[in-house]
Amino acid sequence: MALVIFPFKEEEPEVLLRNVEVALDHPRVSEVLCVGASEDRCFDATSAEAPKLTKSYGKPVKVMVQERIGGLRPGKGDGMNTALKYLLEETDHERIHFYDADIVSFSEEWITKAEEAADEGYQVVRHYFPRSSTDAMITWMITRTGFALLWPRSVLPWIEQPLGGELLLTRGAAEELFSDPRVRRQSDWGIDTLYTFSMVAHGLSISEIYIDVGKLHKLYGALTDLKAMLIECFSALQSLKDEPVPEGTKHCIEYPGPVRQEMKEKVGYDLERSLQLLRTGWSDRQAELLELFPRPVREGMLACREYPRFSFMDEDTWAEVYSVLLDHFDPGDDDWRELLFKLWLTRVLQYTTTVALRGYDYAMHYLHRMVARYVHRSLTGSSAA
Ligand code: GDX
Ligand code: MG
Repeated sequence: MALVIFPFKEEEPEVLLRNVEVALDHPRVSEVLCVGASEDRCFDATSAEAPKLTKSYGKPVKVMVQERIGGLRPGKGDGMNTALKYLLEETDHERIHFYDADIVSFSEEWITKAEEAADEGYQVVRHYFPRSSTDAMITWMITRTGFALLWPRSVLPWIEQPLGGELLLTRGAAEELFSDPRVRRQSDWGIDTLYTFSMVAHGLSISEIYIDVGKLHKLYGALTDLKAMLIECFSALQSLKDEPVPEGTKHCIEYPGPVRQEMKEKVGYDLERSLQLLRTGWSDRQAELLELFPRPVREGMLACREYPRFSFMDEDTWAEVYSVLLDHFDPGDDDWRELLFKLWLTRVLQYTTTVALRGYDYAMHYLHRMVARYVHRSLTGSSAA
């Protein structure tokens, strides 16, 4: 039987409570735990409802505040790790599921499909979803790019949505992850990177299941809202760069279904507001840090102070920039953080205007091929066609 977790921070209680009921209704689920960042409005509302739900479904519903487990900014990582600790120390459930609390398209199918893949013997099951071609820009430009450049022979580059927060772990997999000090340390947005990394580093078998209704949840406006996530995801990856990962672990991906027109037409972020961000927040020190980068990057970025530029940041240039960042980026330094954000922004804008503009199918094919080319580049030292 399974424990279902919803990590939450300042969410709409109605959305979370509906999701809790979907989970409670499922025959495989025997307990639900909501782990809050703090005692916010959502925490109070959910705690007030929990005893009634426990009674009407005959299954425990608990709400708790996350513990301080890691060493970085206290965030989603502490929330998820608190849940692993609870599973291992307080219960004997055989499986744990994680779902984001803000999802409005959650249904029993998500739990059923994950349980079925686990029944086949997979130790980890990851949900993946159709996404618009301009969404998931941290996943593509930071995480999958980094996985391809750093661990080209492992399955890491081929994991569809390595930052996804929806997954199932068997108890054994949860034990492996929670006993990994790198995982416990990662209290911030880097936790998804660490869970993905650690499951592959420990050689766990992974099944990726496709949820065609998609993950409908709260959306961002300008890319600036993603800044903290971007920085924390990149530094998580940077902290792992010298760690070994085995080749040839077991991994299967369910073939995706047809994507709805609405998803194909969706624009993932506000282009105009994001362009504006390239001109703001500059310091002399950032200009000095640019000395570390190839000349077209340095000149292009400096020109952004006057007018937004980004056409120089193509796929190969980004690989060069990425390796400079892996060597020099300092997450504790505000100028480095701002510069990483701007560099990533130019990459996202270059991709949007030269690739995404050509249509959904073209763009998704390009992104998958881009990862394959980075793998090739890393293995052979040269770019693939
Ligand atoms: N306990 C706890 N503590 N929960 C948190 C915290 C925190 O400090 N911060 C956020 N959450 C919850 C939040 O309420 C939601 O349920 C979930 O974590 C995800 O946060 P959200 O703000 O909805 O992020 P977003 O952009 O939807 O990102 C998620 O998906 C990304 C992805 O699919 O690529 C999240 O799981 C990311 O880590 C992931 O990169
Ligand atoms: Mg969300």
